[in-house]
Amino acid sequence: MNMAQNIAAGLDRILTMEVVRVTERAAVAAARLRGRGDEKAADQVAVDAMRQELNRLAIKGTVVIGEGERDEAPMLYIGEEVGTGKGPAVDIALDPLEGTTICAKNLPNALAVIAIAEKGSLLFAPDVYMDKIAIGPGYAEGIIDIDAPPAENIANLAKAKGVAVSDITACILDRPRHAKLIDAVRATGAAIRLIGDGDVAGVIHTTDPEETGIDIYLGTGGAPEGVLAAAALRCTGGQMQGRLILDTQEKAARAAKMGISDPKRVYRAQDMARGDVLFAATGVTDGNLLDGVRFGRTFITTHTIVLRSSSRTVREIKARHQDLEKF
Ligand code: VTB
Repeated sequence: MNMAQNIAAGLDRILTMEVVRVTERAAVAAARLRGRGDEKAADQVAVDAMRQELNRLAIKGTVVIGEGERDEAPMLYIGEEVGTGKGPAVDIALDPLEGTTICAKNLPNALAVIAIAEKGSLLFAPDVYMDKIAIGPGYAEGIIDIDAPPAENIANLAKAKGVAVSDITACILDRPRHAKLIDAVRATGAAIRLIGDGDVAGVIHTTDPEETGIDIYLGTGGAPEGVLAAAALRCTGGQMQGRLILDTQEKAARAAKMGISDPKRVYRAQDMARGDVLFAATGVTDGNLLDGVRFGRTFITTHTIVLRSSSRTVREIKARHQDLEKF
């Protein structure tokens, strides 16, 4: 591919810069409500802010992963059309505040997150649980397998990394449903970072173990969060597998309605987010990869990563917002 073709391929490059404002704005709004114990309020202001900024983007966007079904979410619901309408047709997965509880408690790793992909290339995931496993880039395809016991995955990863199993750290959501998984991982001698919420960040953290201390993500979390994490991994490299947990007829029917014909299918990152994908996340609270929003006397600072799959560029944007009126 020559340079001209490369530039023409996929999503408009300008979007990579434009999208930053969307997560920045949501993050600033949510950050004002950090540590107030009010999850709903923090989420609401983030949703409002993200929608407002999203509607200024020159895209013909459709929300495919959003705040919920149309009847339960007044804004950024699945199927909502966003953007100016003048621009490329794209699908959008978003979470204006990933980790509402984290934000309400002012704990690490709350994010404002968005992924934008070419029309038709994101998995329409119902709001059910997804079993997930993820590791960062630089490993041979297939060294992890969602159906293998945790001990096997961890041993394979340690071998490939050239370290002892005891040098591996797994990230797992701290939930009673993970008791067996936690026991199985601890039995290997590996360490676990238990997180209260925020598995989008948990998966992304596997992509930079030197910085985050996390080598592998394991366990079940939200399926929409799975698609967002997959979009990020498509850009950074790394491997992820996910399987929807459709353990009731109602969930299976909901998934079928969204076009999922094989309820047992294992989705890799590239199955959940295909084609050219942009991903942006701004820190709301301080985290392992991103700083949270800082409110200074005369300016506000934000820290964002913006990723693009076709170029695999990882940009970090630290912004100093001096026009405080705009928020
Ligand atoms: C995770 C986590 C989210 O939901 O996906 C989790 O990343 C899964 O649901 O931040 P449970 O809380 O029921 O375990 C969140 O905690 C909230 O969306």
